[in-house]
Amino acid sequence: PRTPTAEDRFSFGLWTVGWTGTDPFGGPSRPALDPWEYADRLAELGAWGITFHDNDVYPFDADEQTIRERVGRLRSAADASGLVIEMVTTNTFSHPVFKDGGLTSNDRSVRRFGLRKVIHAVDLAAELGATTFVMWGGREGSEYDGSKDLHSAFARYKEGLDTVAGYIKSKGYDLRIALEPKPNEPRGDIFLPTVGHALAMIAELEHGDIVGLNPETGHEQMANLNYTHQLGQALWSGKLFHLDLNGQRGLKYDQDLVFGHGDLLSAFFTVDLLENGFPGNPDAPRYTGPRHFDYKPSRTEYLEGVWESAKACMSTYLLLAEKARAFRADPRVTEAMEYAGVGTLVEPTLDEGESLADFLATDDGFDVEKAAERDFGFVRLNQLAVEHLTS
Ligand code: 3MF
Ligand code: MG
Ligand code: MG
Ligand code: MG
Repeated sequence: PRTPTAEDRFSFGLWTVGWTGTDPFGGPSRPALDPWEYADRLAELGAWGITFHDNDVYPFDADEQTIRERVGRLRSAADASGLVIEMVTTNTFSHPVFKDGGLTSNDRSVRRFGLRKVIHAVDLAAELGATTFVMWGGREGSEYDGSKDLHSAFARYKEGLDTVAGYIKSKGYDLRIALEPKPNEPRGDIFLPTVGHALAMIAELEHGDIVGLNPETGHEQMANLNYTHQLGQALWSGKLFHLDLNGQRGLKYDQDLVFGHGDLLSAFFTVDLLENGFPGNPDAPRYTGPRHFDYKPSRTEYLEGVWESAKACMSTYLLLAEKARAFRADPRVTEAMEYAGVGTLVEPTLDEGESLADFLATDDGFDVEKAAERDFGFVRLNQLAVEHLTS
C-alpha cells in the first residue's frame, strides 16, 4: 500500500512502540528510547498523531521542574515534526499504590491521590491541545468477590468520573473523556468489562454528555464479543469518541498484536464500518476521530521489528480500506446486499403515524410459511467479502 499521510490520521500510543518486552515471565528484550525519539520515528513513518500516559513522559515521582522539562521537550519534538498530541491519559495502574485501583480502591486516601493524579493529567491534556482524555481503569476490579462492596465500587467509580468530567467543564476545556472497557488483566475481573457496561455507566453520570468510549479490538475479543458490533452500538449511541485498534487471537491474555494480525475478517469489517459507514444507511453517524493503534511490538522483535510492526499496523489498515472500498463498489456486492435485505432494515417496522391499535387490528396477509422459506444469501455476501480480502 501507499505511504501513510497526515490525512489518514493514524496515531500511536508512545507506550506501544515504547514497550520494551517486559512480561510476567521476563525482563526487557530491547532498550527504552526517550519519548521524543519514538515521536520522531513515528512521524517519519507517516503517523499523524501521538498519545501517551503522564508517566510515559515523566516518572511517577517527578518534580514539577522535571515534568515541565520533559513535557516541553516532547512538545517541541511533536511541533517540529508536525505531530498532533491528540489524546492524553493517566497511568493509574503501574505503581503499587494502585494495586486495588485508583478511583475504586478500598483505601480512601488512595482514591483521593488517584483523583488528583487524573486531574493533573487532564490539565496536561488541555495544555497540549489534546481533545480526548482516555480513562482505562485497569486496576479497578478484584480477584476475590468478598473483597469488594460492589454497590459502593460503582458509586465511587461514578463519583470519580463525574468529578473529572465536572472539572473539565468548570475549566472550559475542549476535551471529552473516553472510557476504555476491558474484561480482565491485570485484575481478575475489571469493572466496566465491555462497551455495553461502560455505556450503562455513562447513562448514570451527571456529566455523561462529555463521556464516551475508547473501545479496543482485543479487549472486546477477550470477552468473546464482536468488535465491529461494539463499535456499531457505540456509534448508534453517539459515544464512539476514540479507538484502540490492534489484534487478538482468541480467548487468551491481552496480546496487543498488530492490527489485522488477529481476526483478519473481523478487521476487514471494522475498517469497512470506519471508512464506509453503515451499509444501507448513509445518513447514520460516522466515526470521524483518529485511527489510533494500541498494540505491542512482539517481544521477539528488536528495534527494527518495532518500526516494522508500527508500519504494519498502518499498512494493514490502508490495505483493508482499499479492499473495503472495492467491496462496496462491486455491483455483485450491491446485488447481494439487496438480495439480503441489508438496506431494508432502515425502514421503521410500524408505518408513520400508524397507531398501535391500528397496527394490532391490521391483517398484513402475512404468509408465515413463505417467509420462513426466504433465502437471505448472507453466505454469498460474506464469500464476496472473503474474495475481496484475498484478491
Ligand atoms: C491496557 C490498555 C491500556 C490503555 C491505556 C489508555 C496501557 O490493556 O489497553 O494501555 O489503552 O491505558 O489509553
Ligand atoms: Mg489493551
Ligand atoms: Mg490489548
Ligand atoms: Mg488500550
